[in-house]
Amino acid sequence: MKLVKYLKPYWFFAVMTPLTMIGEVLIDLILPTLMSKIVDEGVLGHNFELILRTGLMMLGCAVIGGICGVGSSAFSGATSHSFSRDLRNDAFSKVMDLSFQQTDKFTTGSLVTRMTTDINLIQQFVDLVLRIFVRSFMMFAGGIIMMLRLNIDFGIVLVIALPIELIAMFIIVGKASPLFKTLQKKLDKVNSVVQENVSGARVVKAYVREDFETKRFSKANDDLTQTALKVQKTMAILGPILTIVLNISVVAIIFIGGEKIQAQASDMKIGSIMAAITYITQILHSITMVSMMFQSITRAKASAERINEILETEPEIISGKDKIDSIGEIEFENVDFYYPGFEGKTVINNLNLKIKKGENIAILGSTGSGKTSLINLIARFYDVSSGTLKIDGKDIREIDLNSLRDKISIVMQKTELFSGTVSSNLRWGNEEASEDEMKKAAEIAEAFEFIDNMPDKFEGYVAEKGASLSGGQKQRMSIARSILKKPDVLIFDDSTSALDLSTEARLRRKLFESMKGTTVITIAQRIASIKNCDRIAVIDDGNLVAIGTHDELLETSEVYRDIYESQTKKGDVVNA
Ligand code: M5T
Ligand code: MG
Repeated sequence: MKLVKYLKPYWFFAVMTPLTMIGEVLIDLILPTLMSKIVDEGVLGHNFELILRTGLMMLGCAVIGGICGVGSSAFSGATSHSFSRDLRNDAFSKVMDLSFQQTDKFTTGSLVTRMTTDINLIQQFVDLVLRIFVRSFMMFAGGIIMMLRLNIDFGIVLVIALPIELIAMFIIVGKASPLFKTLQKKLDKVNSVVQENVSGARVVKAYVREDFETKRFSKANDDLTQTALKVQKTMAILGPILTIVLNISVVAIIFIGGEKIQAQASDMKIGSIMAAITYITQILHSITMVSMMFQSITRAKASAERINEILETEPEIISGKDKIDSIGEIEFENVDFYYPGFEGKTVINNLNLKIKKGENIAILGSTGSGKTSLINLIARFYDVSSGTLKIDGKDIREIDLNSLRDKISIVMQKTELFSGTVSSNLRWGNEEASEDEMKKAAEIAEAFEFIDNMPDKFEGYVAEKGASLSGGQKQRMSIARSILKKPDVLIFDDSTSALDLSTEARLRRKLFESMKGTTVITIAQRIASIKNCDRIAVIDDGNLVAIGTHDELLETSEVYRDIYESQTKKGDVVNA
């Protein structure tokens, strides 16, 4: 088990758990013998002083046992909870490092199950091993020794009862084990459906797909229940078998003991019979515990494999070593790009493009032409498939990833806001930003007014994914957030699409006035949005077909002219 290394920092607690447990078990083992002494020598021998003395001893033992018990619970809790916390942290940061592609492959639902249920199961297992494992084995061995010490004749009961119980346990647990893995998979499915529907609740409602989705959920849920029931049914047989064996054993002990007392053949006494009954219960009980542990092992093993799958996934994007503190020139050199796993389908073809520092460049192209893919390369969400992408002459793959992304702000095509206040959302990329800076950024992004009109202004609450805002408000919030980060490169991926043209024009004018020296890359569908840019790159089906100023392109590029004309006809173009 590779996860054992997560226990290392807590080895002290881990070792203390069984040690204190030994104390508890020893006391549990001594008590019945002391009890039998009270009965046989005290009660039957009318020795009141012995009853008192032994009774006090038992009390003392019980207190010590109790302290040991509390200690071992505390130690094992400290171990298993710290263990699971570290494991969860590591798994989480791994998930953060995965590329979009890799997270998609796991599915969000499964990642959530893995991070919660699976890790909990492993934690329970650690807890169980530390406490129950030692306890049951000591109980088992100690119980046998103590019982035989009372009277060797009780051995016959053990010889018959133990094999029956052990065999029953192995058969049944063996049968249930493979089902546990299936159980986790079914749970994944349930979580996936819940996750998808909760985050997509609006669409589900809009398409009146509640019934369909509810059915889909029911199916996943029924599947889960069925598997869980199967496990339950299999395991259910075990309980009664164990109880029957125990009851027969108890009867056998009374029978054997009674016979011996009657025949006065050995020094068998009533107290010994009572103690022997307690011991056989302890012994057989310890076997039940071990069977529970086997269950837990198989479950935890399935879970551990699933966690290892996350931990062992190599991130596709590996950070380079060179830290940078600014981004100047960005240069694409013969760049080809296809999405990993889609080798045949090139999204960007032999692209050569140099973006100068402080340039204000636009990328124009029809839907699906590869614009988003192109800028994804600049933030290194993906690596180029061939060719090189250079930042100030350095291959992007040699640059420290965090220092690179620190200098880039992207306003994504699909805005992502988080639940929290307006200010926490704006400050998300730059926690140190002052109140004034924040207001200034909102002002540039044409967001100040609507924020100021909210009842709580900058402390107003934004719902999950910004659901409480209009589409254009969301876009302006995202833009303000990106400005506040004060990047060297600012990328807008179709991020003003929900704004009316005059708001957009105002926003862009303020932006360029206040962000001089910042490279701005704007993806747009509307020529009106970008006609004042220093250069406009026209992308068609992954190819850079033309580049130049608006006026140059009108002269030279047919594609551009076509787009322009189609948009002017609709009266779409206004002067920005
Ligand atoms: C360009 C494909 C997509 C399209 C082409 C994001 C993504 C895209 N594609 C994938 O195969 N996997 C992906 O994860 O790549 O897509 P784009 O770069 O997103 O196009 P765009 O930004 O120019 O389009 P739009 O509609 O945003 O203006 O064939 O299937
Ligand atoms: Mg796009």
